[in-house]
Parts: sequence; C-alpha cells; structure tokens
Amino acid sequence: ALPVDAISELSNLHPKPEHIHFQYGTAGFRTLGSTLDSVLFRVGILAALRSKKLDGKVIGVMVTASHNPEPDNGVKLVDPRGEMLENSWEAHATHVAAAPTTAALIESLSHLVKHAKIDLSKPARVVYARDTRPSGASLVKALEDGLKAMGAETRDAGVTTTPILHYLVRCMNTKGTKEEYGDDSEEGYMAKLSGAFKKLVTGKSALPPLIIDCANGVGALAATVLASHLGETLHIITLNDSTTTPGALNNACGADYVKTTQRLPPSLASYIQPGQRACSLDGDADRLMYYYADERGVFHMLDGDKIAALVAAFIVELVKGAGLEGEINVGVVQTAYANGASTKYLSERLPVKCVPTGVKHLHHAAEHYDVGVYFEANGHGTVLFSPETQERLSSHSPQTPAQSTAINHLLNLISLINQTVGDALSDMLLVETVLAHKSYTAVEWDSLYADMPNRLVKVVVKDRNIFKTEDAERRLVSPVGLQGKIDELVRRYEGGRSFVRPSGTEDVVRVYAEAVVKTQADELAFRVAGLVY
Ligand code: 16G
Ligand code: ZN
Repeated sequence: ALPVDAISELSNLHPKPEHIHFQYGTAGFRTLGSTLDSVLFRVGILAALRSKKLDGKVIGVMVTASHNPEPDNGVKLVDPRGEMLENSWEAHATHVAAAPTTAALIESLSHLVKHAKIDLSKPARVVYARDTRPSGASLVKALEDGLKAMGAETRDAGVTTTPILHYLVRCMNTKGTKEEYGDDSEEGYMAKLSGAFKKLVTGKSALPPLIIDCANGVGALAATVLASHLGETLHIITLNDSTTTPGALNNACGADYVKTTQRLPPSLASYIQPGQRACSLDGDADRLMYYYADERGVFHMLDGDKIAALVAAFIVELVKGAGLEGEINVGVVQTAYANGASTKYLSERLPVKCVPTGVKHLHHAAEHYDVGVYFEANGHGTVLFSPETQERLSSHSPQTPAQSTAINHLLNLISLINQTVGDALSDMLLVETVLAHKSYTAVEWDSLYADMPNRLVKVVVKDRNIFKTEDAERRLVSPVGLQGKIDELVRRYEGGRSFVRPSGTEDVVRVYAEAVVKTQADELAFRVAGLVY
C-alpha cells in the first residue's frame, strides 16, 4: 500500500499554491521557481512510483529551466535508458501536480497506482541533479521530501548539466550488462568523451582556439572540467562562466539568445576575431549554437540545421568509406522550423523526415534509422546508432586499411556522442571532430548551403488550445478556414513558406515564415500573425 501517513505528513509541508495550474509539457514542469515547491515534492513521489513500475530501474530527475530567465525553474523526469519520460506519464504527472489538497493528492496517487498497475513492493531508485539557479537548492529539498516519503533509494548527483544526468541514468541502469554505457560518474563521462575525441583527431592538425559562451550556467562548470581533460587536443576559451553572479544566467548570452536575436552575445565582442568560430551553450548545456563574425563584422549563425548538415554528411562518408553503403542507412530528422535550405541540402543526400517539435518526437523518429541524426534548429540534437548497427560495426571485418580507419572512426563517434539526449558539450566535440577531419573553417562549414531568410514571431492569443495542427505542425486544421488564408498569402511570396503552431512551453502561438528576401520573410510572418490574432 502507499505510505499514506508519511506522504500526508510531508505533503502538509509542501502545500499546492491556489490558482496555479501546473502542466507537464514538452519541457516538464516549468514556471517561476518560487511557485514550484509542491510540484517538486510530488515529482519525488512520481519518480519513485515510476521506478517501482519499472521494476526498480533508476529514474532520473533534473531540476532546471534551461534557457529561461533566472527566476524560472522546472523539473523533468528521465526514463531508465536516459530518455524523456514516456508520454502516457505526462498526463499522470499533470494530474498529481494539480491535486489541491493533501487528501486529493493521496487520492490521485492511489488512482495512478491502480491505473498503471504499480507493484508497490518493488524497490524505488532515483538519481537527481540541478542546474545553478538560486532556487534550485530549496527545490531539491522538496524533491528529497517526496522521495523520503516513498522510502526511495536516492543518489544526489549535485549541480550538473542535463545531459550528464541523462548519461548517469543510462550508466546506472546498464552497469554490468553487455549494454554498459560508461562509468556512472561525471569523471566517467568526461573520460569517455575526451578519450573518444582524442582518438578521432589523432594526426589531424589542431584547430585554432574555440570560444565557448557558457551562458553563465552549469555548462561553465562542465566545460572547464572537459577543457582540462582535453588538454592540448583542443584549445578552449570559456567565457560567461559567472555561475554565482545574480541575474547573469542566460542574460544577453547563451544559445537561445543567439538563436532568437540572431546576434553575437555582446560579452564576446572584444574576444572574437574575424572568422573565428565560437559557440554558445544554453543554461543546462543541452543546446548548442555555433557562429562567427566576418571581416566586416557581419554575424553568421551555424545553428542546429547547419550542425545536422555537417554531421550527417560526415557520417554518410564514413559509412561509405567503411564499405557499408547500402547496409547501414543514415537518416535525418528535423522539425518544421528547419531552414528550407537545410532540408533541401540534406534531402539531396539522404532520407529526411519531419516531425512535430519536441525532443521526444525527434528521438523516436531517429530510432527508425540504423543511424539517425536529429537536430532542432534551436541547437538541440544528437545521433542515434541502433544496437544492430553498433554490433555490425564491431564485428565487421574491413577489406582495406581505409575501411578499417573508417570503422574505427564510427566506433569512436559512438563513444563521443551522448545518445541519450542532446548534449551541447558532446555535440561540440562532434562538430570539432568533423571540422578537424575536413580542415574546415567556420566560413567553409557555413558555405555548405545558404540559409533562407526567415522570421519567427510570437502572438499572444486568448486561447492557444484552439490551434490544432497536422502534417508535423506544418498545417492548421483548427480554427477552420485559417490554413486556406495562410496558403493564399504564402503563394504571393517568392520561396514563401509559413506555418502556425501553439507553443508547448509558453502561452503563445508561434508563426514562422521564410522567403527568398529577408524583408519579404518579415512581411509574410507579420501578415500571417495578423491572421492569427
Ligand atoms: C523545449 C524542448 C525543445 C523544443 C521547445 C519548443 C526538450 C528537451 N526541449 O525546449 O525540444 O524545441 O521546447 O518550445 O524537449 P515551444 O513549444 O514553446 O515552441
Ligand atoms: Zn536546455
């Protein structure tokens, strides 16, 4: 039975604020940190129940609000393979968080136990971590109370990045099995990534120094440790590493700032040389944006789409080089936000699939390929190698020394890439590997294709829930008639493309537009926004 007394007693210390509706969305629960105490307590209970449901497998809990402003916070559950929480539990989580009183909470939990057929006699094991937000420490205390109420076995992974927490979950659950993922410590993660990177770039000439904008977040801590592991192999300059300065987190820096403003973080201006590549992490280091400024000071962004293009082409080349063309199929997954030019570039080379926004959709679609490359334009992404592919690569006997080299590179990429979730630091080493192999500068990488001018705007509407989409969010089915009007507008613009979707993280509707000329993309976006409003 549920430990009702322990839950009740502790739940009374973490009452739900009235009038706040918490929803487990694309990014877990996310809102003002000061309102989340009851949510964290309840997520502790949920994590324990999820673990019991899965026969005592380790469940992860990450306390972060990623690229959001510093006062925000949030929490996400991580499933045993290091992946996002299974879809059906999102609704359970929302329901449990909504219970207005302790009595209602007990009722909601009892319902969940019955509905999901949870065997409460099973053990519960949970590992948790948080980013550097000031509200994090007290939210973790609330989480610990929830875990305590359930008698869960816990591990505090401290202050670390989201992808490292995902990595730890996978390692803990595969320990001692033939799928063992790595040593379950931050040290193990650093050693795995840096070891693979060193092997991949052996014999390649060292690239010029790389500037990393750490968004004044937890990525600064991890990047510093990683830099020391890399030593001479990669010269890293970490900037925006003020993790304790109030208000600094994600403020005029970080991957989301770069993507949304399409600008260089002002704090980098005096460090970056013309043509020198730099990159930005977001607040929990699961997104990555590269960029450079040219001789005239013009800013050029190398976003998730450019990363996908660079990486996918490289992997296709290695598969060919290994003599496995036709045997290992490589595919790419994008969302509607992918720049049209990237979709064109990639489609000419390999299969490309478009899915709705959100990592879980991309991740699952990528699992359908032998090697699935997925990146969102915002810089979140990774590469998945199917178990059969990993097996085939390890057991394949190469015919030539060149094939042998290509296979070794692929095997080292498997170690380099964090396959649980998008990981800014792992992705950064992946990009650096390809640049070193191709002897590309940022300018050369950028010239793979030229981005279509585009514009993203958000529209505040009375009820975003009336907006329903189909075809991977590229078309609206509701409100009825609106899509026809959008189509009519789009037809009037050369290279025009536009779509409207409700945000999964904010109370707004987003409008995206592309056209051959920048002013036209802007105009199209605002005219479509006018239809929505
Ligand atoms: C979250 C998602 C990201 C998605 C974004 C969309 C994860 C880890 N992150 O940040 O994949 O692009 O939400 O936000 O799932 P939106 O629905 O507000 O446009
Ligand atoms: Zn993030």
